[in-house]
Amino acid sequence: MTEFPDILLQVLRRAERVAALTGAGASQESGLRTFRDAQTGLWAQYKPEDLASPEAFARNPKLVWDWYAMRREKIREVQPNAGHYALAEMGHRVPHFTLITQNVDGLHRKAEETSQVSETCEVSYPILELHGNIQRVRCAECGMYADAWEENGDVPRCAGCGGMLRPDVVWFGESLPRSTLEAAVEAARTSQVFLSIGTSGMVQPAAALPFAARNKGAVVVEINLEPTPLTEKADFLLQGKSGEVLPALMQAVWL
Ligand code: BV8
Ligand code: ZN
Repeated sequence: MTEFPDILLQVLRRAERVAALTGAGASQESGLRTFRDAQTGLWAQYKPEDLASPEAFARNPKLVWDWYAMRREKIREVQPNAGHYALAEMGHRVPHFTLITQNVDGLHRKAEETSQVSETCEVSYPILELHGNIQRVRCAECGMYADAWEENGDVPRCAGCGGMLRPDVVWFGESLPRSTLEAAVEAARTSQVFLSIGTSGMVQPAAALPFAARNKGAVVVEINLEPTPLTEKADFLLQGKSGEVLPALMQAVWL
């Protein structure tokens, strides 16, 4: 997709406050499976929501730990894609830009750290990781973070209290970090443009953010391969791969 409605380009050029919400689709072109994609190999028999929960961890901590260890390993092998870099660039061009992500892969941070633009622009922007970050590991008992741990075939233990270690992500049934969620809601409600990128909009409370923005008068732009429950309420659906649409949109608006 390279043709964009002129009104959208005007709105983005004039926007002072923009918020973007990303989901697994934004990392798909980096080579990471989305939640809707079927799992493969050993994990084919499991649905993510059956592994990403405190109940699953209580029932079979080793299985859940190994699933996250496999995903952490996979994430180490991949790089941010053009969509991540386009959002980093947008973050340096829009006066007040907030990047809200449901993804736990840390690729937005990686893109920001390695994007060329950040050397020349002092404008920085918050990256709100609503569901945590898979690279961080904490004790399930005392909450202490662990920088290193023994992979000895069992679930590693906390050096402080001996409790089991777990990924520092938000599981189904767990509450999101309050301050992060509050900042995301504030960014949505005060945004003039809200971009919803690569998310099926099925998981709450993240899925409510574009609607909160719309209720406060924001222009809502969806970037997805296909329509979602948000589409009929969005002002624009830019149908295509985020790694292609976002750079083209950046080009059309700012370059
Ligand atoms: C909460 C981290 C309060 C872990 C994730 C019953 C009991 C308990 C809770 C609930 C319940 N019923 C409802 C709930 C609430 C629940 C929920 O929403 N459930 C859903 C399933 C109905 N939410 C919660 O539990 C949240 N906490 O509510 O706390 C509470 C407390 C107790 C009891 C009740 C309430 C916590 C939710 C967070 C869960 N953690 N991730 C991990 O990663 O392992 S969620 C995880 O799944 C992701 O983070 C993301 O949020 C979600 C997947 O969604 P997407 O990112 O959108 O990915 P998906 O694959 O679905 O879609 C990809 C999209 O991209 C598609 O549209 C596709 O077309 C598109 N796409 C693909 N490729 C591309 C593309 N687009 C563009 N370009 C491409 N190249
Ligand atoms: Zn501990």
